[in-house]
Amino acid sequence: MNRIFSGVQPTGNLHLGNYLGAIRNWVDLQGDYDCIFCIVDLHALTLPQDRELLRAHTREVTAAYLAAGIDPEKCIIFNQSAVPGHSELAWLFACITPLGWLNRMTQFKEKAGKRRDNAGLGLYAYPVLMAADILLYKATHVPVGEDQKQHLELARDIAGAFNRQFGTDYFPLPEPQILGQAARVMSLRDGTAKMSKSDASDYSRINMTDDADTIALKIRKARTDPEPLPETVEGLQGRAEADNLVGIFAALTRTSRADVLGRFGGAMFSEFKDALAAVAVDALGPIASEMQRLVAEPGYVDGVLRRGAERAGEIAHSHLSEIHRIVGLLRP
Ligand code: AQP
Repeated sequence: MNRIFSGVQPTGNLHLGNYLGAIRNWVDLQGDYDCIFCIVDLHALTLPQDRELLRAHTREVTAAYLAAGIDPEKCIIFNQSAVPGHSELAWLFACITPLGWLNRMTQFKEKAGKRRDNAGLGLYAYPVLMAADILLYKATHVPVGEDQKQHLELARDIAGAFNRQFGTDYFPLPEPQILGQAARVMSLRDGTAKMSKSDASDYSRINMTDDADTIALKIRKARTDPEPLPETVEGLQGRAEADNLVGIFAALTRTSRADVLGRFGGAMFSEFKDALAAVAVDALGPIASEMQRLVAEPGYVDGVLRRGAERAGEIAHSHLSEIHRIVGLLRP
């Protein structure tokens, strides 16, 4: 069976983009693939974290996976730092990755900003660790939002470089799976910026833990333009905020933008936003309550992570033995 690996950073404020761009797709894929879903806590450390919050967010992301419908019996769910092989393979990959490849990564440029020289080596090497996450399990498919496409291409390049350098076909070249109407959910305050955990404004995103009133308020306050909704998808061009809200509606109802405009074309945003709030509350409400229930049961959540780490660790251990042999490391 083909294998999937994907993950979310435990950096708080899990949002609708994380759900529609990643987690919901994983739920749909779990019957057809051998699935490994990680809480990538080592990636979170590429920027400063409060240690208590980091632990709480790790449990919260786990709760989100479970509440969204990922079955821990079918899938492996674990936190990255519990399997040391991720860091080890990242080092082996760091030794074969040219700096020029990393210099092209746009996420580093965005996150490091103007203080590039003060940014940490971990932030720079983030995509190398991500390649290790995926390839440690020889995953063949990686369902992610569009923002991660460049990192995925780098993971393929690293797999290819390893295979060439050591004269092997050990690593598969993992395929990105960028799925659905909402591969890129944009900010509610600016239709040209991606919805993001780290946006300073909470009104820019719908959090997976928001209650019904908060969701409705954020959608009511979402930026739009003064025109009614267009009748056709072409009419969304140049209207980033309208396109984003229509895309979210389509994703939440598993329809297309054309279907949504078939229903709401010509309507004013006030009417459309009420309908959007209703479908968002319908989709996220039950997940938020289940997350709340699970977060109140840290013993259960930790048990899921422990079992997941054991299963992931077995695969990682066996692959690393093979990788050591290929590279020429001695295991006396
Ligand atoms: N806006 C988005 N639309 C669609 N998919 C998204 N993802 C993130 N934002 C959107 C997808 O969610 C998964 C987990 O992302 P992550 O937590 O590892 O980190 P990220 O991509 O850096 O997410 P954020 O929310 O934007 O965090 P910050 O603000 O810290 O940078 C990935 O599959 C991602 O594609």
